[in-house]
Amino acid sequence: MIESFRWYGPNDAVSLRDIRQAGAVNIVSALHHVPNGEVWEIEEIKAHQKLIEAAGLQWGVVESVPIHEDIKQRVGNFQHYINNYKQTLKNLASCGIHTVCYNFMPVLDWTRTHLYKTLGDGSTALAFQIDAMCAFDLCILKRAQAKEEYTPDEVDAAEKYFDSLDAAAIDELTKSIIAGLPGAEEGYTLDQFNQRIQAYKHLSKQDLQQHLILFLQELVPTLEAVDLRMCIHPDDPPQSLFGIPRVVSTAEDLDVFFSAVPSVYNGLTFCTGSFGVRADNDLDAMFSKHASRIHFLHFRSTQRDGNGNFYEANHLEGDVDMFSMVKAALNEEATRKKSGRPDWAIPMRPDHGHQMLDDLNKLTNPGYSAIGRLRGLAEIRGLALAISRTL
Ligand code: DNO
Repeated sequence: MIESFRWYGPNDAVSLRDIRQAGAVNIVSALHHVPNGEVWEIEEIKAHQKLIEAAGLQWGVVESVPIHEDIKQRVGNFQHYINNYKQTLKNLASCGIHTVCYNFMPVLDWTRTHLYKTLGDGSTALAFQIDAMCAFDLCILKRAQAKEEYTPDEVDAAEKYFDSLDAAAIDELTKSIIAGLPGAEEGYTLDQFNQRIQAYKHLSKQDLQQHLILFLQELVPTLEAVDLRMCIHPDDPPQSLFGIPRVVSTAEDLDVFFSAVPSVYNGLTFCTGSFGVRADNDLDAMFSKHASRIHFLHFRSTQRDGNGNFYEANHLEGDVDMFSMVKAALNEEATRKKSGRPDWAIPMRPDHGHQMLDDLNKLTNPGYSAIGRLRGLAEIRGLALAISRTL
């Protein structure tokens, strides 16, 4: 596995030097300043790349080139945005970057209700609490159809939860959900958010699935021509939110998507933390079924409570069997190596991390402080070394 670390660019509180000291060799990054839908120009890509290379690192993976909402809904200027997307991919490949992670989650990228849940050891973790999510939807956003979509018990629990919040807590919950987590590229006011959601009212899950398939079908000739691997990130959390469909949450979703667009360039970011939130996702089976198209690994673990809530656990704890995931990744690499695949080594980054030690006193991107991720990387590195000796 190619040990990788995400870097949000020159304004990231975690520097490239920090990342190098964590032992990572590969940078996962994006041009966050380019507005969603515009072409990433070669000069801009090269300028970013130069910063990374000057620190003795490589920019191996883009996470993400975001997908414009018009493409997801196939409305308005979607064809123009698809053309721009292709041009961005060509530009990236011409600069030597051949792996691009993206997602197809409508309106929101990844979502949490709590960004600083205090754990027993005093570190903090990202968390998702279903009552808080429903309370936001019903009592803060006041989405028109929300009441009919929840059970009476859920409405009751959400209202109780809402009553327990003071103004500051309401504000914090709102910001956590709609202000845009790092990398999400877009944040909203309540009104904008409501409008964006309403735009999906007439789209079914099958529609969204079809839009994703049509988008990838159109990209594949470009991907094959410039040897660039796309790898879709699963929905996080892997379930519908705000009554809008999501199409990359389950084993069945993957089967539908990959059988419609079988090119190996249509790949997957295997995010153990996202898939692992659902008890009905068999991670081993999903990994082995789609192993040859896994172009990027996000390793982290979550802890479910059986009632729809979860928090992010230490990398080797929680519900994800990290031993099994690392072993599967190393086995896949060996298979590829044997068959002569030049892309046999798979970039892997420790995803998220607890805020801990010195980082508790710093302002960092939620989930992306240095020390928690360094701990995750070190643990996974050790696990990988031990497993590789037995293969
Ligand atoms: C969160 C990330 C996601 C991911 C995008 C990929 O920590 O894993 O924001 O980058 O969904 O497009």
